[in-house]
Amino acid sequence: MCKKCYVTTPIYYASGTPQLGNSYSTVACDVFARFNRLMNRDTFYLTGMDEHGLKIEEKAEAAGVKPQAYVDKVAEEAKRVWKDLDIKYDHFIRTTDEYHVKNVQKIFERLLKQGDIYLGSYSGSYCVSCETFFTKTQLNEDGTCPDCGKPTKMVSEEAYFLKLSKYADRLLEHIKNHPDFIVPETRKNEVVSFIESGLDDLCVSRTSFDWGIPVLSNPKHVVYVWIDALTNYISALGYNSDNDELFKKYWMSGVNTYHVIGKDILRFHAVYWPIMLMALDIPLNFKLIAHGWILTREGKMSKSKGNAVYPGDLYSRYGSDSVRYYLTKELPLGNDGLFNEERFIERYNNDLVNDYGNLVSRTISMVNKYFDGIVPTVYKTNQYDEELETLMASVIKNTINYFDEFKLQNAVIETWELVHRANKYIDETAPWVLSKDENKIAELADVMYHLLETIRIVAHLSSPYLVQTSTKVLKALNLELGTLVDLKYGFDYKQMKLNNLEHLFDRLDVKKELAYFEELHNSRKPKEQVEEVKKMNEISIEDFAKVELKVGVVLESKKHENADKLLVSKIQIGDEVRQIVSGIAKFYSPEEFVGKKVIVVTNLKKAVIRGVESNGMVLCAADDKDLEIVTVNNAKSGTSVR
Ligand code: ME8
Repeated sequence: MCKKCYVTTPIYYASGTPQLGNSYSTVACDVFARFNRLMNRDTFYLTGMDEHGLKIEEKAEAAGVKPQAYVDKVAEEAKRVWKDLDIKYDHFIRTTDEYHVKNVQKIFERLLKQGDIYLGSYSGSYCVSCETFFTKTQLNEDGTCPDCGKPTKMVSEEAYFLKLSKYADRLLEHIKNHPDFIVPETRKNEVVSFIESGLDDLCVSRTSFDWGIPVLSNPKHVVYVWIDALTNYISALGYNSDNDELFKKYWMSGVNTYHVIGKDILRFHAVYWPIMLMALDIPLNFKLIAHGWILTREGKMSKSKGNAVYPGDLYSRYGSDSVRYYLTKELPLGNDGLFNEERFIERYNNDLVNDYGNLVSRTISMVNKYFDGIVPTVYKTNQYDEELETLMASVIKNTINYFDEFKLQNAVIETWELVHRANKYIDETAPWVLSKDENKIAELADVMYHLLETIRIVAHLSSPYLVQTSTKVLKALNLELGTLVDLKYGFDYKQMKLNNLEHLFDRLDVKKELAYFEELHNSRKPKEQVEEVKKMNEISIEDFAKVELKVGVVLESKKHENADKLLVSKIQIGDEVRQIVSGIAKFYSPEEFVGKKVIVVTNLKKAVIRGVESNGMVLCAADDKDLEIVTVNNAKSGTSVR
């Protein structure tokens, strides 16, 4: 196993606040990245946001904001959710980041130059929701999208294509020679049969909307959103930039690279991405891990069904570890899992409160009670020790192996074997009986030591998902999180004193919690869409304070020479005279505009509008049909507007 590790999660599609379902990949990768760090592997965990495409353009329009403003807000929101979920990433890439845009443009030009991309024309069906083109045979019988079932649009336009078939044999060969390239096996088989059924060249540009990365040599085309998005994995490492140290370190030099993805985006990662890399002469140094879906009883979570659950609904009430635990435990590698509220509460009460929380709090309080909180020295054993110690060794080994294979659910189940066994050990050894007999103090000390060792080991093995709980447990043991590499039974506590245990988990009242969820869903059902749009438009008082508004007097105004909707005006703002271009010519003649006392945004970035510099913006009240300049009567030129 190599000492370096590059872990990537699919960059989240910026279509709103992440739901529990699409948080799965990010949480699972974070667990995996934390595990690798604990194995002393130099680990780089990448996450980020996928921000281009028609769907985003349409969402922004519906919210009444520019696409960039829309994705900026979603990025803020997503980062907050990841922070609240204790996601510890090394880099957050956004596909609107300049270095990424440049990289995509350079790659496109290179592939164009070497003939892997060519200009042709596309006519076919496009699913806006999935940002995917489909051939007629791929569509459902009624012409809807085979992936999401929504209606598709007929599109016909000039477009660039990537030659896929040229690389098909090489890709099949790679898959054959690298049995671990795609796991699990069922997904690999799906990919192989998709390639073997023949690859049509892939349409990789669009001209019917603007919100994307323009093709450098032909800017009326924007790059297909998947080509743009997949490239993030190497943009983030500095590929094609002045500093590609990270690329050399985390891609080129014997690294374990893991692209963790949901099964719905397998084809993009298992076919298009490797072909892009082959065309760029970049080695296919990665392993694809395709996980299943978190489903609800009604199928996939969706806002329209009113059954969407957001991570914040859970962590704000039950803490981030509860969500991380649930997600980590829920999905067997490659298969789907379920989310429902009863199951969440049950798991919380059984696994976290009863099994683990009790074990920890009982152990700490017994050491406090029987030994004044001093970790006792062991010089006697009991008949149950050997079994517990053997189990500790095997649980450590197996948990590590499961994590290594990304079998997160198995890792949790394995560690819980030890939790269960230790709870049984308490019943078997009955410390409360031993404590009543002075001759049994040594035996009692031995029992306490074994229990402390168990919780130390469990705290380490579960720390990739129970981040906060492990910190609390280890703090109570007066220890810090160590590596998993040398984790074993037999730690020398040197008779140290334990700390107080911070509160871990509260038992949940099932009825009360179900009522909470019901209220949550009901409150969302009808208003959800409206609320979301409102939320997107919300700004803080600090945001508003950034806008500098001043009174100005229009001194001169004339029509723009090349645009009949625009007036070019000179406006006096205090001591300063500025040139401002305004789209008001349909409503005001230059003569009508001159002399008005208007409100100007004075700290707007300068812009060149149809070849004329504009330094500020005049406020208007406007809808689709009418427009009226906002004016003041008495305030002097240069006065601030607040
Ligand atoms: O696919 N259960 O982004 P995304 C489990 N931007 N996983 C789920 C899920 C569910 N219910 N719903 C979604 C994208 N996912 C692209 C990625 S990468 C170059 C571009 C998973 O926000 C989904 O499979 O739609 C994907 O792995 C991740 O959430 C993000 O999905």
